[in-house]
Amino acid sequence: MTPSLPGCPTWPEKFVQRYRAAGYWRGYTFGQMLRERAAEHPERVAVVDGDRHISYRDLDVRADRLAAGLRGLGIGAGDRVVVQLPNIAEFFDVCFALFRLGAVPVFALPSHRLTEISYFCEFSEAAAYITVDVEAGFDHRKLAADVVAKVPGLQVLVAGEPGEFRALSDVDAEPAELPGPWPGDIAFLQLSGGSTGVPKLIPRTHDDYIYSFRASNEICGVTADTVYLGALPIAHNFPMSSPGTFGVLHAGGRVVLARRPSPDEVFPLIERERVTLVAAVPPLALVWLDAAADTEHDLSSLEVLQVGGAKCSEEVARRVRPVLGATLQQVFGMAEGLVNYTRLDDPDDVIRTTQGRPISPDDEVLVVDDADNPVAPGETGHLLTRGPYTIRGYYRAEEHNARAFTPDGYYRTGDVVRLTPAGNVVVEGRAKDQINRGGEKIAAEEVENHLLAHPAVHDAAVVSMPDDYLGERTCAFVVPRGTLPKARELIKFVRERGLAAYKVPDRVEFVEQFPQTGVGKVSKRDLREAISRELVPELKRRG
Ligand code: AMP
Ligand code: DBH
Repeated sequence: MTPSLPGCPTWPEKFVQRYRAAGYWRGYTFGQMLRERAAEHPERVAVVDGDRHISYRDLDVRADRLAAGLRGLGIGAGDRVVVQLPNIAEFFDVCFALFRLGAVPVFALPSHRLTEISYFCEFSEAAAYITVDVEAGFDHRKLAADVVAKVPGLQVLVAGEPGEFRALSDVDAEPAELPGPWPGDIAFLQLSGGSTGVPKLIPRTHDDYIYSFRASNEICGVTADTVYLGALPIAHNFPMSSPGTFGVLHAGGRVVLARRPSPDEVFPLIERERVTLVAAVPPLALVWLDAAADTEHDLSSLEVLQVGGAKCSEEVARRVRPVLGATLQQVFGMAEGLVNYTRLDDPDDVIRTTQGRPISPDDEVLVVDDADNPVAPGETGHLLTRGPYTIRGYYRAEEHNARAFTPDGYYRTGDVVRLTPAGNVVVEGRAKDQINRGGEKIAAEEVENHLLAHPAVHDAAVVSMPDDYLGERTCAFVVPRGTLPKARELIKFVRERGLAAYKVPDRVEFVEQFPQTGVGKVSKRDLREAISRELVPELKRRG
């Protein structure tokens, strides 16, 4: 048996038995999944990246050879490897090679910088960091050099021009017989948007994750004829698994990669590749809808537009069919597990006004009050969930897990929802200390800690402020110490600490003191209300 990853809470045996007996966990791994698909239709195209068309056989062979090459570098079962790749074909080579080795990818996003990457490497005690040469004008090799300076001994592999590091394309060896992981082993660590000082890592098993996208395929109508466009960052859970690229590869369909999500890149790809399914966050859907109104490109192949990651406004929902001729599917999911979809044949008003219902008959969903008591049917409350693809705890986070999960294993999503009589979820708000900036989640505490490192900051509280385009942006309230700093200076300070750009506050407001709750905590609700009362009208006046 290969070693299972220590520090990952798992399901009690009773649930393991139940999920196996129900046929959710079928006892095969990612490595086997690709092997089967390649055997069934070796010639079919699996991945399209620019002019590169990679068949299932090619992907299968590349995964084997890369796995053997990585083993030659000393990377083996259970080793963590931080993977930060953009939407390029190498992403899949790397994933399936690591899966076959039983090594554990830690999925970073292309926008992450020194603070995040070095944290992932240190915290997961990674053996290697796999990145790209240049993405969106940013030289990741420079970042890698800074990471190595903080994490000595880390191996770096680079897709593209490697600079001082090893080229990913040079990692190649004759395929070797590998023992491979067990279906119940951790396949990878996914990121949580989180609500705490440091991002949390989410351990997902082969069994549970494969179930989530295999079942998603049925709900979303994914078959071998599906052409899926990966336009969001493909390491994110939504485009990876809902049903995402992995779902489509499971079905033997075709994954087309867009390096950038803008209409000038995406629309020609939809036309050329006859894309049938694509996923977007709400602001992106809005940009596509605006651009599609007078595009010359033929988008008629598009059957389904999925919108999720943040709440889709009714306005956007209403425009999807008239403008794109496609069915809207709302997707409300989380990297921790639970994913809800509106069904393709749901009545229009359900598709427009709800975030759908869970994948699995065994997804247990509770809506509770502050004391964990179920609310009356249809009332609003906190969403708790457990089920066959929802984790029972974060990676190495015992203390946090005690708060983020109930004693009987429900995950506290931090979302405030209600259920319609038909059982559809409507997201009404959020109780977690997080900002959802157009689908990009920001943990307030993480940004506050960076602000607090500035000598002129006595205290900081980061909250959301409403935004027409992104839904929310971040506003940092700061109590200054000594001479009043400039807002610009604080923003620059945070950026220069090496944080992903989306976490840098959009606005800084100085206050003498924070409003307090009854027990003397900072009242973020009052801060948000102050924004609505004072800031929003002021910004509107200024246009
Ligand atoms: P994460 O836990 O970082 O994967 O982020 C998942 C969170 O994103 C959920 O708990 C929600 O707060 C939010 N989210 C995802 N999809 C939607 C949606 N369709 N509507 C509203 N919020 C969403
Ligand atoms: O926001 C998310 O994390 C998300 C949204 C839709 C997700 O993880 C998913 C679907 O699987």
